Amino acid sequence: MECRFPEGFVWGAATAALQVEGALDEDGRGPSVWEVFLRERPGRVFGGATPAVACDHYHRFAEDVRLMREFGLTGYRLSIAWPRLFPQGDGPLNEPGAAFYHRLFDALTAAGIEPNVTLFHWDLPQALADRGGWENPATVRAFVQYAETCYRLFGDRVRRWSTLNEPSWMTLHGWLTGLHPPGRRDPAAAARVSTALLAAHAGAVQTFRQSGIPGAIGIVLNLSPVLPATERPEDVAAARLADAILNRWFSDPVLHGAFPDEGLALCRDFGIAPSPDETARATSPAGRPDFLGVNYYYPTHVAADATATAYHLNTSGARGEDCALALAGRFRSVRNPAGRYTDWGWEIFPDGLYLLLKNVHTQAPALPLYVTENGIGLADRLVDGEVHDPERIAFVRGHLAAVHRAIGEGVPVRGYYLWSLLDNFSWSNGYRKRYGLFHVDRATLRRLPKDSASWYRDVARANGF
Ligand code: BGP
Repeated sequence: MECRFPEGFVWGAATAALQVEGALDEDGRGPSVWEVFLRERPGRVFGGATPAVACDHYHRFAEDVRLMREFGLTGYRLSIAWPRLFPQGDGPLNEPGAAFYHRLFDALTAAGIEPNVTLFHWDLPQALADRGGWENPATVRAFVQYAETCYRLFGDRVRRWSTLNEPSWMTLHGWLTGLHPPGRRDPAAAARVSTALLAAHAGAVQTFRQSGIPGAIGIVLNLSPVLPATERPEDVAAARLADAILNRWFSDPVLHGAFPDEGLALCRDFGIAPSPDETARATSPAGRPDFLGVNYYYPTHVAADATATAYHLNTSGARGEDCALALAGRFRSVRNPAGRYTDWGWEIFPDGLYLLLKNVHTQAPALPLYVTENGIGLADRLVDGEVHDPERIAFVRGHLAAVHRAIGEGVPVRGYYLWSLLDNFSWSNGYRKRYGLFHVDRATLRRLPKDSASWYRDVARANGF
């Protein structure tokens, strides 16, 4: 065998509530910011898609758990929808909403599949947004209360919790590019929100530890190795700054209890540096995680010569349409001339996963790591009742080999959750960009295993390939 993984390595797949559940108005669930945002600005999502039905996982979860078991998965990363438990964000618990997760965790337990639960994957209750959302400290308090309820309700079956999913991506798009709710372009608000998210994380970790409920708690960060376009000192410095903003603004407080100097200096230049109080709450030692979840999709190549601030995300899958990220006078992302790219303009670079796992390990040598998301969005096609996706198999194989190499060099990577279990609502990309091991027919919602599902099953069963 080329790559044999350690005993007990978790072979998982990941989803998020809003992307798969559907049933948004059922059993007392309140609206989240996403539905309201999309109602107000339908043009924001490719094809005008909505998450109203998504994969109908809310009604089909039993079938989905059965598929996971049949296809050899030993772990499932999912998120709980805050507005299902607390339609108003705080206040009384919505029992029917909680009952859904009881059913789901019971089914997973019976199938021998370990849940890895993210408390917040971007679906903020709209009621809290109406009161200022993450810019109101009451939202941080409501989050900690919601987290505590989850530990109490589900802590007998859930032993692995993550507070937040990708606070960096959420802040970038919610408050800088405006692509995600609340659709703002306000750097000062972005800075405030980033500190509130970190404070919410620290509060939820502290509450978990105080609860005495057994298990581990961490956070899921999207990390992208930032590589200078050339070895010129200005490009190297630009890459360091981009790394501080994109990665270390969230990982440094969590791992080291401080914001990165380059990021702070940039914030000071813009007059938006966090106050001492905000900094203390955001960098609290209470937020040290038991493990780190790493989401990796692509690397970022950076040059210094940025003439204008710009952002572009390819949401259509039109081949050749580049994604772009630039901050005037500081850095801009550049295409790697030697790189291979998906139709959505994301570079395929398995070594990036190796580099970042090694890098995190150097920073926090004792910290167990999980790859909590990694996968490839493709315009998969159903032909004669089958989906052949050799590109996905090659992608996952390459990235698993990178994980294996890191493990071989002593990095404690404990599991891999492929994004995603099902073709789902891919945020701004709607439904065209498909990530699933299982194809979901948009008309019938029928699940069909792709070639990659069978391949992944064999890898999981053999514990390697
Ligand atoms: C991450 C999110 C996931 C997922 C994935 C793929 O940022 O945590 O929810 O969607 O990216 O991204 P996308 O669906 O935008 O292509």
